[in-house]
Amino acid sequence: TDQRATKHIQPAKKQARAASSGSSSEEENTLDDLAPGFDNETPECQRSYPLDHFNKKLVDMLEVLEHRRELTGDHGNALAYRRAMSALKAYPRDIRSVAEARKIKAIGPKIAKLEYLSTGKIKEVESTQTDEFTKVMDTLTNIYGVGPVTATHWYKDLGYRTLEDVRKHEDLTEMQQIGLKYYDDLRQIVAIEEAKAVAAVVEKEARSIKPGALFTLVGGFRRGKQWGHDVDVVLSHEEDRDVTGFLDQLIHNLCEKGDQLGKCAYSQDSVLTAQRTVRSTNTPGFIKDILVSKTPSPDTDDEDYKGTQDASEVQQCLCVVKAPGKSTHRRMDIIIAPREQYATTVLGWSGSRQYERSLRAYARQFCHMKLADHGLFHAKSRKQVPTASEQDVFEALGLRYIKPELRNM
Ligand code: DCT
Ligand code: MG
Repeated sequence: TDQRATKHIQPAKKQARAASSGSSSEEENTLDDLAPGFDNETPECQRSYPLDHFNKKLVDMLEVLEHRRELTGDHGNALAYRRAMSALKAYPRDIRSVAEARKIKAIGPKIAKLEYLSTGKIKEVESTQTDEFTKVMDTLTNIYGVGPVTATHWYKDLGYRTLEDVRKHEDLTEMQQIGLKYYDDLRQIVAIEEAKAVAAVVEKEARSIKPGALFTLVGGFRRGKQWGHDVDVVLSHEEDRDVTGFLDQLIHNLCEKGDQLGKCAYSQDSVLTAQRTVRSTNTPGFIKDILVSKTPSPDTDDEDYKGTQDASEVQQCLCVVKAPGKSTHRRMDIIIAPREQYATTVLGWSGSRQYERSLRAYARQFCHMKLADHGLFHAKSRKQVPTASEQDVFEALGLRYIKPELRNM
């Protein structure tokens, strides 16, 4: 049973009132009566988003619609759905009527009027799930390195429908080629136990290079998810600001070491010195393939800061690995940051994506600050606010700390 449910239970009187008067109670009652503690004016990034919430079925359906709007390029409506889903994830009880839904600011009239609240279903969701375009787009965007834009072009202009069509495509990027090579494996979800085993290999290797290395398993697993699509880890150490040497060494070692020990099949030069390139290496070690050998973290690759001393030093390596004793290939993102950029990098890679957006938007709009993976800055002066921990970041923004388990927005 959902333990949280008991925490948010309404005072007995109010509950009795709600039950006895049926749906009209949602009409008569204020939001505070219905959902004590839920305030429309609370900034999105100050709400709690536990993994288990009260409106899962509805949120799952809205997610289908949101995804569909993104695929068809209807970004405005996609955003409206995301806003509504965020509010629903934080809402402390299940929504029971259109009247109740309308009291929530983030839920517009169109969404509130969806037939779900009377029938428990949404017709468009059902038709979308069997729709050819959606199915093909899912197949195509499941290839690592293929986003909605490429997939739409392939579908509409080139008429691609299957993976076989894609395999014949002449200009596949190296990333897409690796995506195809491991297609079946990379679609399979990763259990937290395996993610931890994968992370442990990297942590151990990192500590053998830099004994004081800092290490955090980030992404969904840090938010308490038991399953994920990849393994994301962030590393740091106290010594140099330039972390590329550490990353080079780490990648090199991980390409060589694994459960099938053998000679390293790649030339160190080609993999490690090339910036922003994708290389397929087929190494015998723990890392099987490298998608991106070494590149600035995309989110921090910010024009505003290029060439300044506040530029991002965060580097990432995207690779395909195999956990010790396992047969399925997994995607792993190894992110490495200098110590003074570590807290914001951990925060930025802990997600959820939507939570990160809300935090960054808050910093921009209400604090005139810029929050990026590589640090928190005053927007005008670009002066960096020192942050040694995630708590420091929230504090500098004047916010209540939200722990990772409550960032499942
Ligand atoms: N992230 C980001 N910007 C990027 C890449 C990642 O803000 N360009 C953040 C958001 C979540 C986190 O890093 C990890 O990314 P994912 O692995 O895609 O998300 P996840 O929450 O770990 O989801 P999953 O469980 O599917 O791996
Ligand atoms: Mg992840």
